[in-house]
Formats: sequence, C-alpha cells, structure tokens
Amino acid sequence: MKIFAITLTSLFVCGLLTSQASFAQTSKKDRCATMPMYEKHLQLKWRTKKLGSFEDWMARKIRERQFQRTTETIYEIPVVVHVVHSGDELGRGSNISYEQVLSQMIVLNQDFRRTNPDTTGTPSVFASIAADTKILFKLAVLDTTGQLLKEQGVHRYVDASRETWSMSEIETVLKPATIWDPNKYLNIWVVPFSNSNTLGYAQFPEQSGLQGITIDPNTDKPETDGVVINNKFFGSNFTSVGAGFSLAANFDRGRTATHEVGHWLGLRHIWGDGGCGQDDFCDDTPAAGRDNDGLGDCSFPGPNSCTGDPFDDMFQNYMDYTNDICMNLFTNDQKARMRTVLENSPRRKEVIANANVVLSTNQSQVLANTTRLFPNPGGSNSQLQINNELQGKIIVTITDLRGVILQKSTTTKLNTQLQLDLPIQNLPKGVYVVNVQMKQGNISKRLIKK
Ligand SMILES: [Ca+2]
Ligand SMILES: [Ca+2]
Ligand SMILES: [Ca+2]
Ligand SMILES: [Zn+2]
Repeated sequence: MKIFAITLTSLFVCGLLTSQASFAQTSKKDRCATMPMYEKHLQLKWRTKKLGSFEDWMARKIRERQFQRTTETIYEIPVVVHVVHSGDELGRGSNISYEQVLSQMIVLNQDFRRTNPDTTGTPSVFASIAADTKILFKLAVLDTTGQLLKEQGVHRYVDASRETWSMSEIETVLKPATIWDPNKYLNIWVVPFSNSNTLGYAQFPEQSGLQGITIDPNTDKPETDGVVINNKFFGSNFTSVGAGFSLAANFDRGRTATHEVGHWLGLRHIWGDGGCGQDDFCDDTPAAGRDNDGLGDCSFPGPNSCTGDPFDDMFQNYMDYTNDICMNLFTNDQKARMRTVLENSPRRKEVIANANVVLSTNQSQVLANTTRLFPNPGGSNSQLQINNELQGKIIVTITDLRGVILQKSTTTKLNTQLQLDLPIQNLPKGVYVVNVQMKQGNISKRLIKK
C-alpha cells in the first residue's frame, strides 16, 4: 500500500512539472523519472500485482544464482545512441558531437567496471562491497540491416517539427519510430526534453515469457525499451575526449546515464523510494529513509537518514540522487541483481547473446569507417582522428600520388579515441595520401593541402 501511495504522489509531481514546463524556472532538478514511469507501466500491465511480482521473481533468481557456480563472464552490451534534434549543425545544440557520445561511453564503462578515477571517494567502510559488475558497453558496429555504421553506435534522427519533446511524446511517437531491435541493442535516446529539469528515465526489465508470470501483451511494450537522457545531462566534461560539452552544472560527469542504465538492468533507487522500512532489495546497501537529492558536499560521514543500523547513508551510490561528483560505486548485491537480469530477463538476455552479431565485423572496415581527416581540404592544421575500440601500434605515412613516402610516424593507440596532428605544414599545395596501418588492417585517405 505504501508503494502505491508514493506512486500517486510521484505521478502527480511529474505530471505537474510536465504540464507547467514553461514556468519551470527553478534550478531544482528531477534527477530521474524512472519510478513514476515504471509504476505507470506496471499499473497498466499487472493492474493488481504491482511491484511485488518483479521483486519476488528477482529474489528467487538471485537465490538460484547463489547455488550455481557462476564464472564471471564479462557481459558485453551493444549500444545505439539515438541523437535526436531538429536540424542543428553537427556538434551544435541538440545534435551533440560524437566526442560527447564517446565521453559518456567512457564513463559508463568506468563506472560499471569500477575503473572510474574517483574510486578513492568510496569510504573505506564501503570499499569491500564496491563492485566491478563485469558489464561492458560497446558502441554498435552494425546497424539493424547489417550495414557498417558511419559513426559507430550513433543514429542521428531529425524531426524538424519539434525543438523539444515531452515524456509522452517520447513514449508514443519518438521511441516507436526510432527504436532499434531491443533484442540486439541497448537503445539510448538523447533528447532535448521540454521539461528541462528532468534528467532522464529508463524502462525496467520485464520478465514476460518466463514461467509463473502473467503478462498482458497489449501493454507490454518492447518498442519503448531503453534509456532516455536529456542532452544537457549526457556525457562528461572530465574524460580524455574533451571538456567543452554543453552540460548542466553538477551533472556534467556522466552519472545520469550510469544511474538510468542501472534501472534498465533492474536496480531500484538506493532508498527504495520510501522510508526506513522500505528497501532497495540489496542487503549490502544501508537502509535509507530518503534520497540525497542535490548533495554536493561529498565528505563522509554525511547524512544518516535511518539510525536503526550501524551505517551512514551510502550517498556515493550511483542509485542515489547525489550530484555527479559524489557518486562512485555500485555494490556487490546491485551487481548480482544486474547480472541476474542479464541472464534471465527477456530482451536483456538476448542483447548479450546477440552481442557478437552487431559488434564484430571486418576490422579493416571498422578502421575505415571510424577514421577521419579534418579539415580536408586543410592548411597546416589537418588532423587524423580514429574513433573505435581497436588498440595497438599505428603507423601513419603521408605519400604523394606516386606513392613516395614524405612523412612517416609511429604511435600507439590506447584509448577509444586517437587524434594526431598531421605534419603537412612543410608540404607544398597538392593532393596527398594518408595511410593508416594497424594490426587489424590498413586504410588510405586522400588529403588536399590548400
Ligand atoms: Ca528506504
Ligand atoms: Ca538496502
Ligand atoms: Ca543509517
Ligand atoms: Zn532513478
């Protein structure tokens, strides 16, 4: 009953903010709209069953899991990012740059693999339960028709008739029109929200098709499955790819996506969306009586909202509402929930089973598709940029059209992105060929020196 009461309140607040978006001048942010959305889905779908069913099923699966000897496979999740805009130039407004997408992917992988640079912010009392979830996110290489993507993992979608989108427009218009097969991709929509204070929301995993669960096929909607993030909250200004992205203060480290993908993999808010008696179904997260919305002072101990246990609030958890800078961990029990979902839940388990299909292809083609020269034609400032997962030694040669080598350099690519200045300032005007040699293949591109 308690859950239901909260549901109504949340829905009311959400509806109010949405309908009065033009008056929403306050800086108060709705960190996440997942629970109101989820409750709405569930009410439609299960009518009388509500949240209990998912949690009962999940508890059973986690218990079963404890008796299996689970070798910890690294689960790979192919991602497509739908960049939704109304006709902005590439890299401007809502048509966010590829680098901004990359910055978000870096953060997602750091946070889920616990290679984030701020693990030192995890208090020692929680350090032993902080988890490497062994879940990895990779930008899709192939689109739904098996074609190589020009920009790995990115689908740019223009609707010139809409500058911004409401949640109901996203659910009923945008998602069904743009979703890529949710059995193969984690769909992430990056959208200018009409309510600029809403950061994002996710669709929870469902158990439809599993034994013992009744579903209503009329309201179970695979075509809305995924994560939606307001573009002002997508990406990070604190990774190796750059710092100039247009991101909202306090939410500029990519943790909105970490939080929402946590929901997509079955995590609840750490305070269980209720008082001290209401749990997030993870034993290793301390009881919490409320969220820590807007907390920006990360010194520990901080709030202790439930004093009946020996712990202070774990406001560093990605599933709290803390500012990005204070977030730095998932726990072992949260990891168990997410892996249980990936192993059992419809569409989630297909996504990891199908990962090879949309991630692997001819690697020299990947190289060709992810390498660009710019500006081209260029003066003395042309650069070579390689955006992909391939790593290792790279030999770059610049030749004239007869194949005579004019410049040669060797470097090592360690990260997703590599950017090199091409030393063409001393070459006369003309047409040149830039050759890139990697273990995985070679490519050549023509470069015009102005
Ligand atoms: Ca609680
Ligand atoms: Ca807990
Ligand atoms: Ca406590
Ligand atoms: Zn949330």
